[in-house]
Amino acid sequence: MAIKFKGVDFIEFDTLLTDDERLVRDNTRKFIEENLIPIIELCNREGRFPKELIKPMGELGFYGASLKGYGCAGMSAVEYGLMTQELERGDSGVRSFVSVQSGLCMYPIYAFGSEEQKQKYLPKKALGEIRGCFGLTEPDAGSNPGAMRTRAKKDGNEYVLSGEKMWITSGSIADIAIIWAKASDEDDRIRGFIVETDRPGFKAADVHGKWSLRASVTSSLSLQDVRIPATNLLPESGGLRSPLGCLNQARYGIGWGAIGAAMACYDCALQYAQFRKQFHDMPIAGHQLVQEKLVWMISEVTKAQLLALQVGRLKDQGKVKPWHISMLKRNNVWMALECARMGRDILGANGIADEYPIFRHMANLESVKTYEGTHDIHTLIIGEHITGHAAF
Ligand code: TGC
Ligand code: FAD
Repeated sequence: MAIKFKGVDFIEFDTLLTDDERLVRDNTRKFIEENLIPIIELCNREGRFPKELIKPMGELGFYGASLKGYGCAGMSAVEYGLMTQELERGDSGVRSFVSVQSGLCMYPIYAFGSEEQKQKYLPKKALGEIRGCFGLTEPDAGSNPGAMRTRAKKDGNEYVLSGEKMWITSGSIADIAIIWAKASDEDDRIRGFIVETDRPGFKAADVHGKWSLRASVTSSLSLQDVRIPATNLLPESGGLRSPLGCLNQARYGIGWGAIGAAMACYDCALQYAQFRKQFHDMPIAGHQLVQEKLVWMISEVTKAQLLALQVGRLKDQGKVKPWHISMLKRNNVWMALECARMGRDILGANGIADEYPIFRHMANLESVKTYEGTHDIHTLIIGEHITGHAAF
């Protein structure tokens, strides 16, 4: 099957990429065109995550793609970003699944785990044979995760975990959960734990009635005196900086992913405007106000590509800082949401129908704007860096 989508490239952005980077992007694009685009609208309508893609995505090396060894693909940061861009052109929910499996479940094991934990989990997670989730947010601790109440009590060779986690992507389909909890025996220092989800006392319940990320599983987790071996502690984790370090990985992927969603909306709106005729038997693309919207969209997509590429190059050079990633996530998700809103407007009444992908992307992006640090929290992270004043 020929790839239908040709990308959005106004200023020869492709010439800034290596052959390997273009190859990763094009292979991911082909997979999404062939396997996700044909089913996504129905999945979204039914509120179903396409589980049938979990294994094929593992075989293609999408999970933990930027990690080295342990069966992972060892991609560069830019390659990884281009992959998430293409995933999210399909759907933010599928990109979410990959982000969580990779940046929020494999990465903490890779960065803070023992060698035994890495050997046990990473190769199977890379193949999608073991699925994971990341439990940081709680009902009363969202933007301020330091206020978490989940506790881990040491009891001989075990830890006993109790608490509630909320809004957890892939919660009820995960085999293991990375749970962040305050360790009672360490003066409430935050530590990370690997919790097998079939342990007694662990329950996951799905959130229903979502208008956004309908093709993604979102759950609450309840831990009531869940006993795990002490060896399930991630030994190198310690303090809020550990989960925040994982978020750097996932926020980076979102910064690129949002470009994919914006490209899908721009492409759809441009095509629609060329054939939809109103007044003087003329395509609406010939009206100045419609052109203004399309020009805004392609300009912002182009600027977002350059921002993502530079942050990716810094990441590959080991020079990236959290506030660079905050600017990437904040700007590109905002840009994508505005593109989706403008695209929806260009389609008129058709913009609200799921025959077209725009409304789905728009609804998804409302969640993307909130999770992994809200737009405003990223404003404050950048604000603190440039002024020296924390305004949280
Ligand atoms: P603060 O005192 O600023 O920092 C505590 C410690 O952490 C260090 N730190 C970082 N380390 C690594 N990476 C970062 N990005 C870091 N940011 C801060 C910091 O240096 C400090 O270290 P130390 O050694 O001195 O203790 O912490 P704070 O309590 O004031 O909070 C700061 C704030 C508000 C920025 C932070 O809490 C925050 O980012 N809040 C947003 C919460 C969030 O993003 N939650 C996401 C949950 S996961 C999710 O949404 C998954 S969606 C997945 C999907 O479906 O794709
Ligand atoms: P709140 O923190 O209550 O914020 C509400 C509003 O107040 C926001 O506009 C915020 O910007 C603003 N606000 C808060 N504090 C300040 C301040 N100091 N100054 C100015 N404004 C402020 N979490 C996980 O741990 N794992 C997951 O897998 C996960 N997946 C998710 C999937 C979905 C679909 C969604 C929607 C969320 C997910 N989350 C997950 C949770 C997500 O990270 C939180 O929703 C997010 O961090 C915001 O927390 P909150 O919803 O409690 O909002």
